Amino acid sequence: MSSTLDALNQWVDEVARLTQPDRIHWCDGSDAEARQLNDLMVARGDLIPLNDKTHPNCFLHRSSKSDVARVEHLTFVCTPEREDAGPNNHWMAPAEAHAKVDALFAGCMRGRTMYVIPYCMGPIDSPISRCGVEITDSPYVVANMRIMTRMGAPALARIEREGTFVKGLHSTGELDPERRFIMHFPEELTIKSYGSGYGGNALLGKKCHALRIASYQARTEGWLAEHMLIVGIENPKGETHYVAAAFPSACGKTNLAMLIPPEGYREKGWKVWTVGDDICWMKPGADGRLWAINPEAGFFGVAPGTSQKTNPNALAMLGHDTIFTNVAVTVDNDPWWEGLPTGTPVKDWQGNDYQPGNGPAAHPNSRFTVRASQCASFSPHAEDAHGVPISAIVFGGRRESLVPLVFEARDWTHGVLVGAAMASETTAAATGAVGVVRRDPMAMKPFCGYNFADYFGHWLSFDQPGAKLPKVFHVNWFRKGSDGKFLWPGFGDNLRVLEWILDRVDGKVGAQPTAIGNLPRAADLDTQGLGLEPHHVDELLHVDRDGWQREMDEIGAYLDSYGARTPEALRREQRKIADALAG
Ligand code: GTP
Ligand code: SPV
Ligand code: MN
Repeated sequence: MSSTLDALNQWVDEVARLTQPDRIHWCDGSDAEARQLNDLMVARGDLIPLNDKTHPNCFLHRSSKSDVARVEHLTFVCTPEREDAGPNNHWMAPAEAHAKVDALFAGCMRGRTMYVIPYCMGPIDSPISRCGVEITDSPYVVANMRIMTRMGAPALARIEREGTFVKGLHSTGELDPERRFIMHFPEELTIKSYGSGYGGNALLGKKCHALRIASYQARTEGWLAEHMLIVGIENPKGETHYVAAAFPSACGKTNLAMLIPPEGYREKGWKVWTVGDDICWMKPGADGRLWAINPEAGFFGVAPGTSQKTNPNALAMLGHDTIFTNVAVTVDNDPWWEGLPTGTPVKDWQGNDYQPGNGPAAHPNSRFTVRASQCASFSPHAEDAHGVPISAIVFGGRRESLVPLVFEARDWTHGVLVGAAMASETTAAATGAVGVVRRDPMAMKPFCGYNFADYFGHWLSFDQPGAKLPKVFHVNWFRKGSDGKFLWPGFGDNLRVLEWILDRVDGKVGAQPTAIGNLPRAADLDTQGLGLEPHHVDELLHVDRDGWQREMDEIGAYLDSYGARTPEALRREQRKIADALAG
């Protein structure tokens, strides 16, 4: 046996001694295994079968009421030096963190089965992909990992070949928020998560591995692990450009990744190809361009707001082989959430009789888990081993005022500042207040596994001789008018903005230079058929000088909060823009 498999077996033994499971099951990823686990979960009530005629092989899972989102205040990055985790992370000394969480793991799997899940993040044959092993006592986690990653025998074979893997230990514990920790040990390539069965807290391949641990590795190895969708836009000439876009949680990545072009665009021949909806690993290729893969194999998407009107591709893929978490159900036992125009909820997300006075029927962070290949727009290049070349990077946030619909960064350094300066209103994807504007650089605030100041420096370092870097943009679909309604229709119509972006990439269209970046001229944005009032378009493309002066001051203070580690080039760029706004 190889030394890697020895090391894996040894770790599994150690964990078993600590957690004391009744049984150990090595997941092979087979269909038979999946059926067996599903039957077990249905028997235990962990999964509720949905209407078999309308939703074959679909199940509902209701999580514990106080376990419905990521818990940022309980998420730690445990580097030996506090400064290396940075002010952007909660920090604990590694020895203290291990001791704290191991005390919770002790004996926690008594009476339970321990599942060992070898998985690969990214196409199994891609040099950019990385493997991990998650140990969990939750069959729901196994079922989700099976959809979200390449799990089982091929991953184990790759681990043996490569000699390295990320270790993730997870237990749902008592699901007690007072006994819940999500701990990361980047230098040990180790994750320990206790006390939650939900999403990013429990499916350790996703945010814990593919972002927090991977971002740390990416820094030392010269690549980028980002909270970005990847989408291919094919124009009527048949040319496809790939765009990577970072929006904070619940700010539109899944929707943009699978948008359906507006009718006029479809008629002309525009097509959209989905590569990924949440995470992007990018690496400079021999040609100087950034090449990207989606490390995931499935979508763990927000259910509320998903409808035939907003995201028909998503709705269609949810008709079979899908796990729904914390949605409501109708009298016909169909899944239901706010934003669906038909159907009436009879049971809310907690399984109680639905009463409108008790809040939404589906939890605002209710989710679907589904294979990426079930999406009609799934890109034929999504599984290419070398990835897809990125032409544009788009940052965006949820800002009801100030931030225009779209602007372009002048160059890479300006683009890095635009990403570092991102801010967005908080959403239900994490516990805590919703709707509060906070800085969320590159949409990575909850996910960067090291000090943001060093991360900004890492981004800047890609600007090397010979590099053919993507152009950088910022978008905001969420501007509101004085009536409190969104000014921009969003969803499929966002292609109109992407068209301008790609025309800029190809040098086909002009722009209006401003202090904050280059904006489209109203005439260059195709708003035909939208029925937008001209003053709304002006508002969407307006740069409010006073407001932006205040914003730039805040950004300056934010960069200063990282102290001397903040790259001077970013501070210079910020001052340059502040001066231009003042001048
Ligand atoms: P995570 O999975 O948490 O990372 O979220 P995400 O970034 O993939 O967000 P998603 O696409 O699931 O959208 C979240 C919410 O924003 C949903 O309720 C959508 O309906 C809504 N949304 C998405 N795109 C738009 C848009 O262009 N305009 C408006 N107004 N709402 C949007
Ligand atoms: C997010 O919160 O950004 C998600 C959902 O994509 S979770 O998997 O819970 O992180
Ligand atoms: Mn996300």
